[in-house]
Amino acid sequence: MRAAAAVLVALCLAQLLVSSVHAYPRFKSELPAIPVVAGQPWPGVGHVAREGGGKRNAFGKDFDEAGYRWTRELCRMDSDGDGFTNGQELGDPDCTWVKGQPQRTAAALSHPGLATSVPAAAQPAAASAPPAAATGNPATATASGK
Ligand SMILES: [Ca+2]
Repeated sequence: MRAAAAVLVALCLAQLLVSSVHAYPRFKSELPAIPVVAGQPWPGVGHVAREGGGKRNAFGKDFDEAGYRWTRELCRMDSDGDGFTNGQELGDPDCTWVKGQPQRTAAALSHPGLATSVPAAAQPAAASAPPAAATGNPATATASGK
């Protein structure tokens, strides 16, 4: 009886291990590309850790909300807030990639959940001029006819 329980526990642990190991490879096929950061692939796209597992990044949370699918909405989002859409970062700027098509391998790929990673071909517009601030002090002191 005790041996049967031990086998059952071992099987459950093995199943947990297998399911966690296979979690992200399944999701990889749902995305147009695997990002490259500092010249190395980042297979755990939705996670803070390069190899996946553990804490998720902003893209991982958005991917979750999209049902773990590459939707047009997810493609057009800028999950990490770096000024580039998730599609631009994963080589699908027009949001036309669908599951089953070959994954994009352009050198311009970057990480959609890491704001410090931007497409190499499109440097961030760091010098973008902020909108002209309204001073709120209109010098329109018109003489009121008194
Ligand atoms: Ca982005």
